[in-house]
Amino acid sequence: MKMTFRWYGNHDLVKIEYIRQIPNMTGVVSAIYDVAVGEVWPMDKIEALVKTCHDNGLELEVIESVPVHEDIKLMRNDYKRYIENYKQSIRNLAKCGVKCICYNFMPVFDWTRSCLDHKLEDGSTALVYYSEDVNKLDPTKLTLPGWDSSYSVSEVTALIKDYQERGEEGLWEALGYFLGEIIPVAIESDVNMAIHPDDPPWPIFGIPRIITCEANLDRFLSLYDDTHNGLTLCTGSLGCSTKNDIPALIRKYGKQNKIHFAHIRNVKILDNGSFEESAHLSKCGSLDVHEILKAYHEVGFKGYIRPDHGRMIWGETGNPGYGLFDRALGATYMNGIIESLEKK
Ligand SMILES: [Mn+2]
Repeated sequence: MKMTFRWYGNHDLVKIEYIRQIPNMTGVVSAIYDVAVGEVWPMDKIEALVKTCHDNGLELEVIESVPVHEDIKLMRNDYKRYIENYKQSIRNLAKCGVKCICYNFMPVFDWTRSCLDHKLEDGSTALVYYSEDVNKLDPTKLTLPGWDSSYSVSEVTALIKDYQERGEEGLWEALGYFLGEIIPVAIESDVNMAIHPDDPPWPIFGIPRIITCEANLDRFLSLYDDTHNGLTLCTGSLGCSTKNDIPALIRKYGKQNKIHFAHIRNVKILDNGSFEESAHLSKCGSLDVHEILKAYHEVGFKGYIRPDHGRMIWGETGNPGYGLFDRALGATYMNGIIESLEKK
């Protein structure tokens, strides 16, 4: 497996030259951040990003994410044009050496937390999701880093209503149509599409979420049965529901060659649907990271892996969940487990 690290481009407080200094790091996972959602990612911007990575001794083989326009998820307005644009972005990325594209199909809201800098016992801060606090939030006024904030309050209100009316089956229909259009392009370009599970993996604010559990992952994969239609298996997203047995999912979908990108994060599951993100070490959270990596090792996983969210430690400030220090510790911890598995 290839160890990678998410990087938010030249505006990221984490410098790319520091990423290279983390042992075993082969590449960065990044995106073009200054193109409006739904528009084509132009060749010159992708080429410039690839050059920055290569100049720093790192590959750019994974994109996270190419966002899917809300009109596509609702099959309304300009969705056909946005799908054509999406296909062109896939072709452009493939021409620049990209081999894997992560995306998600979460309606309106991307990953959701109730607090981004909750102080843990050791003085570090982490992202947390307390369901009682989330329930008090006004979804029309909510925004978190990385979300598309181009919608006004009235547009968000209308979007929420549309999704509630179309329901889960409406979302499945839109996803099936989208895959039917883009996967042939992914096959032709030899790019693996890797859907990211919903985070958290349950409906919020009465809006459906569907990439949430084993039965739904089965249904997703059956919508277009081809290796290029696969998964980003995010342990932290799926793993905050106790219904999901992460090592079992890795063994199952890994054997089918449907996992292209592995996100490794640990979460401490609390009562009533709440959770706190924790350090990667197994005993700091509810997930067994050793068993997770053992599962990847057993299925001969050849895809990309990255430490997912980290805490903020040692006084670092920056993008919540995406500082340098704790993710570098996570990568190093994973490197140690992988080495011991490989030498057995
Ligand atoms: Mn993830």
